Amino acid sequence: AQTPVKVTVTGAAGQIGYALLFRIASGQLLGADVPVTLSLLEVPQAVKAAEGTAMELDDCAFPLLRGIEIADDPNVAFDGANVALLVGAMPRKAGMERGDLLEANGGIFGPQGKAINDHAADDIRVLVVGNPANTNALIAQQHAPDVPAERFTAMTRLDHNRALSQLAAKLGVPVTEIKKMTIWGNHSATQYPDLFHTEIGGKIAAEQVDESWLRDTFIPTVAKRGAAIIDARGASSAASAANAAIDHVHDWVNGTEWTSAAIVSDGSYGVPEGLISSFPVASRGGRWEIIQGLEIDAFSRERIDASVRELEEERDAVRKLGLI
Ligand code: NAX
Repeated sequence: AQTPVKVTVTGAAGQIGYALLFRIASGQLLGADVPVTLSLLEVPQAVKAAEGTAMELDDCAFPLLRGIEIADDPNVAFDGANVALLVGAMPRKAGMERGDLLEANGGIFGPQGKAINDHAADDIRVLVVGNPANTNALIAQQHAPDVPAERFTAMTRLDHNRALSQLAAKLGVPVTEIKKMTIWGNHSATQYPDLFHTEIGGKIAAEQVDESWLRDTFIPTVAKRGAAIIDARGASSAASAANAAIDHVHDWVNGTEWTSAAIVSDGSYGVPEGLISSFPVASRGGRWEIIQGLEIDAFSRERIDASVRELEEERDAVRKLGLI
């Protein structure tokens, strides 16, 4: 029988965790023929809630679920992990400065990166969901010198899926008709959803919509969708975020011709080497590759640069705090 793949989920008792774990256990993360064991990492005060979720997972009698472990120690939770979904993070609280936020998250993602470095399986793949996702991923990556840097990624797939859905609604086409969508930069309000390479029926999307819609409606709607969800639901995106995490890892492992993911820059498109920034990517042989050779016009350049500048500022801030 196939050895189960060990998937570690941090923040397992949170709302994204609750939406994510059942889908992993049902085979949607890795495939309907891949057995999994789940490792749930939580803070001590939420371990009991994680145990409750584990009881429900048991009660599903998922054929692919071969075991569940719960821990409050990252060294235990990441031991032998093949996939790590870093969801738990310190949310911004009222009155918190950006420096405080980065510092609190450094205290989470530094030790988790080190635990991954010391204990995870050789093929470990890491997706950071917890915000600020790109910079949290950078902190974790910097604490894992023995793991290839390319194994650390951050999630912009939710932004990508939001962009697909907004464009599909505007043009009255199914999302499956839309190819080559791209989110560039940071998973933040500065992100740039790019329609200048997106195609519908072989025609460029930017040419099928008004420039004013693209600039004044599409881009801000995608970038601020998270806030709109909070406004409507009274809670932040959870099932859609979990869905995007599933999409990201599924495509990383199983391959895709084109999607968006925040991965370590090799300097492509003027994004400084080492930053974890969103790019148009393909996945082949279990590795992300940045899609090369796209022409970037002035409109896109300005927006990509602004988001990348924000990532550089975050990197400089965590450097100054001694977090990387
Ligand atoms: P919740 O507050 O519901 O859950 C977070 C869980 O993480 C809690 O159970 C908490 O106990 C746990 N936790 C905190 N510190 C931990 C640590 N050191 N080790 C293990 N567990 C720890 O938040 P939820 O709605 O699930 O969101 C989780 C994160 O995802 C947040 O940072 C949120 O901002 C981020 N998001 C990222 C998105 C993206 O597209 N990249 C979109 C959705 C979401 O906003």
